Amino acid sequence: MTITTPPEPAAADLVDNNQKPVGYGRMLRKEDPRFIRGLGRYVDDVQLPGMLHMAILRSPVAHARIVSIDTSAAEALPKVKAVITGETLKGLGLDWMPTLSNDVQAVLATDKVRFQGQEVAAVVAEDRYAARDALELIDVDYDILEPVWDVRKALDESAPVIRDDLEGKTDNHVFDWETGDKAETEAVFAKADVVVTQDMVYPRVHPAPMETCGAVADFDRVEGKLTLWSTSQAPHAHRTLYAIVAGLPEHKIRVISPDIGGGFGNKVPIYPGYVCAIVGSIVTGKPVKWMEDRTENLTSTGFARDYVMRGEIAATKDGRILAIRTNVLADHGAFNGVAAPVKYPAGFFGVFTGSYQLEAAYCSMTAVYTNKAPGGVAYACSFRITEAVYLVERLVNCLAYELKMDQIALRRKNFIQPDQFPYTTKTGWVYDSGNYDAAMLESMRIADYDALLAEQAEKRAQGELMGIGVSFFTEAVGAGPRKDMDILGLGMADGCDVRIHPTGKAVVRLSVQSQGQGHETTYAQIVAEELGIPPDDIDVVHGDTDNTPFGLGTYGSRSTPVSGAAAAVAARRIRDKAKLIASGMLEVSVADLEWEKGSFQVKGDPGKSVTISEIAMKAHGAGDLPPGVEGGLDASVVYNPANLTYPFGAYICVVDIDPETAVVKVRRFVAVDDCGTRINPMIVEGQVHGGLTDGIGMALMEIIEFDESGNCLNGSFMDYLIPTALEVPHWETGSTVTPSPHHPIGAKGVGESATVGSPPAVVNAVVNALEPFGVRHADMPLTPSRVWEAMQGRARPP
Ligand code: MCN
Ligand code: CUN
Repeated sequence: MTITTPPEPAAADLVDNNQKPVGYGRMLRKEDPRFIRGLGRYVDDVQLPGMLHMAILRSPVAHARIVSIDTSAAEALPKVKAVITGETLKGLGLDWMPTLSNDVQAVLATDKVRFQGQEVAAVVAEDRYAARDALELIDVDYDILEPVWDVRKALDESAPVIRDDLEGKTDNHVFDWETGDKAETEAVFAKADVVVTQDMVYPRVHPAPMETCGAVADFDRVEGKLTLWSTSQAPHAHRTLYAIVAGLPEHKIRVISPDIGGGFGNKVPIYPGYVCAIVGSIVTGKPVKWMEDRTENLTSTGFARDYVMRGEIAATKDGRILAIRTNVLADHGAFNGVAAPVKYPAGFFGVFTGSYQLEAAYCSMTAVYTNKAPGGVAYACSFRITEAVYLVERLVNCLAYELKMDQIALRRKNFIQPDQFPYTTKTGWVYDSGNYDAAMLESMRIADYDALLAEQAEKRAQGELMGIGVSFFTEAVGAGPRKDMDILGLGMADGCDVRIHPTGKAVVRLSVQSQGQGHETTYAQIVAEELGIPPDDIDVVHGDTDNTPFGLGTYGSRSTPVSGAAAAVAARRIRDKAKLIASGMLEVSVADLEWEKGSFQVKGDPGKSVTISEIAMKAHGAGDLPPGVEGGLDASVVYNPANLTYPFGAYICVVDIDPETAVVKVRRFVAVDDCGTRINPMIVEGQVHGGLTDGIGMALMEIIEFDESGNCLNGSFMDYLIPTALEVPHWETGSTVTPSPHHPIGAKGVGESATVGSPPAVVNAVVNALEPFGVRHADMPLTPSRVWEAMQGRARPP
C-alpha cells in the first residue's frame, strides 16, 4: 500500500504569527488557544443570576390530533415556575411562526402534531432535572392519524392531508418548480445517439453538529430589552424576525451568538425552543436556558437532502455530452422550513448542469409535505448544490459505464474551457472563472491515475474488488447580489466595520458569524494584508447584534465572498484616507507617495516614510489634518456582491471492498480544490478535510429513516452513524488558484466544497469496484448490506 504524503508547505508559505507585518498564509488560528484549553464560551456556558431552565415536551407520534393537554400535575411540582402550551402562546399570537420560506410552523402544537419529536409544551423550572421530571407529568391525549412517511405516496389521493391548518389545502403539495428549456432539451434528447436514465436517491441526513441547539433568553423588564444568547448562524436576521414575529421593538433585542460548536446549516433556522425560551423569560421575569439533547437535535431540527431524483443524460456515441434532464421529488417534512433565497424554492439546485458544456438542460421538481421534521437546507449543502453535484456526477459515470469510456477522459472532453468564462449555463447561472482541466490534471498527478488503473486491472484479474471514483464539481457560493437574492425580503448583503485605534491596533466587526471556520484569524489576515497591521494586533468581533453591522450571516459559504470582500474594501478605504494624512505628515503631494505594506513612503526616498500606526496616532492626535480630512481612521462597508463565486474541484477516491463482508474501505482520497486566492491555506485545508469526512459519512453510513408509523429510526449516535478517524484515510489535498474576477481579493468560498464534491467520488468508486458484477448504480449510504445486495444484483433504493 502506498500513501503519499503531501509536500511540506514551502518556507515562504509559512507565516509566523509574530512576524510583522503579515497577511495571507498559514497562520495558526487565533481562536485555538482558547478552544484547545477548553476555554471556549458556548451558549450552555452562560450562567446568569436566578436563571431558570426549560425543557420541551415532544410528540411521541408522527401524526395525531391533540384532544387535550393536562398540565396541572406538572404545574404542581414545587420547582416548576411555568408550563407553556400552544394555548398559552395563542394568547400572545405566537402559536405559529413564519419559516424562512414563507410557510408557517407551529411553535407549540395546538391542533395536531405533524412529526415525531414536534414541540408540544415547555416547562420552565428551577433546574434542568425538575423541568425534565415535569415533562413526564404532562398528560396529552392524542387521536392517532395515519402518517405520510413514504414521499412517493404523499400525493396519492388517499394520503391524509398534513397541513389542514393552511386554508383550502386539500393535498400535501408544497411547490412545483422548473428551470431550463423543456422543449429545447427534448429536441436535443431526440437527436442524441445515447440516452442514459438513472433513478437515484439522496437520502435524508443530518448535520449533527457537536453542540446541539439552545438559547438563554433574558428579558429585562426595567429596560424592556431582550438579550438572547443563541446557537445562531445568522444573529442579525434572527433579531429582525423576532421583531417581526413577536412584535418586540428591534432596537430592544440583542442577539448574541457566542462560540458555536459547529453549525453546518443546522443553526440557520429559528426553532420553537428559542421562541419558548423568550416567552419563558417574559412570563417568569427570569433568565431562561434551554439546551437540546442529542435525540432532540437529531429528530426535530433541520435535516438535509431527501431528494428522490431521476436523471437523464444525452450524448453522442463518442462521448460528447449534449443535455441533462432531471425530475425530482423533494421531501420537505411537515413544514417548509428551507432556508434559501426566496426566489429559489429548490435552492441553487439549478447548477445541476455541472462543469460541462451542454446544448440544453431542464429540471422539474415537486416538493411535498410528509410527517417528518422540517428543514432541507443544511449540512454544507451550498443551498442544494450537494444534490445537484451528486446527480450530475453520478450521471456522467453512468454514461461512462454505458460508453465503456474512462470516467476522467469523458469529463475532460466536456469541460467548459478557460476562455469560455464568464460562462452562462443553460439554467442561467454565470460561472465567474475556471480552469477545470488544470485541476483535473493536478488530481491525476497526485493520485498517479495511470498507476491506479494498472493496479486495478491486476487486482481484478485476481478477483479483488478495487474501485476508482472521480468527481468534478462546480459550486455557486456567496449569496448574493441583492438584485436577485433575499431571505424574507432582507437583501443578502453583509457588512464590515474596521476601526483603527490611535496606537495602530484595530478592531474588525463582521455581520457574519463563525461556527468553527476560523473567522477570527482569516478576517484579521485580510485586514493585515491590506493595511500591514500584524494580525495579532487586529481583533475580530462577531456574533453580537449590538456590536456588529447588520447582515444575513454565515451559510452557503458566503462569508468570504461577501463579508470577506467587505473587509478588504473597508481596509482599502482606510488606506486611502491614511494616504491623505500621510501626505500632510510628510509634506508631499499624494501623488508622490507609494504604499509599502504597513507604511507610506516618498517615491524615490524610502527613508522618508510614516507607518500606519504613526498615521493612526496622527488621525486621532493633536494638530491639523489636511483640509477636508476628518479625524479618526475608521471605515464601514456593506458589500453587495456583483455575482456569486464559483469554486471547483477534482476529486479521486480509491476504495477496496471485502468480497466476503462487502465492507468498503476508503484507501485513498485525492482532493484538488480551487477557491481562488487562499487567505489561509491551512484553514482551507482544514475545511476540506472536514468536508471530505462528511462525504465519506454520507456515502457510506449516514441516513435518517422512518418506519411505517413515522417513527424516526436514527435518534441517537448508536443509530445515526458518523465517520470517525477509523473510517477516513490520510487526505491528499492539492490546489490550483483561479481568482474570482469580481471579488476584491479574488477569493471564492470553500467551506462546503468538499462536502458537496466528495459523496459522488466515493459512490463512483464503490460502483466502479462492483463493475464486474454489472452494477451501474447503488444508492447511499453504501453500508455493507447495501453493497452486498448490489453484488447479488439486488440494489435497492433507501
Ligand atoms: N477561506 C480562505 N480562503 C478562501 C476561502 C475561505 O482562507 N479562498 C477561509 C475563510 O476565511 C474562513 C473559512 O475558510 O475562515 C471558510 O470560509 P467560507 O468558504 O467563506 O465559508 P464560511 O466562513 O461562510 O463558512 C460557512 C461554511 C458552511 S455554509 C458550512 S455548512 C460549514 C463550513 O463553513 N460549517 C462549518 N465549514 C464549517 N467548519 C466548521 N468548523 N464548523 C462548521 O459548522
Ligand atoms: Cu447549507 S449548510 Mo451551510 O450553508 O450553513
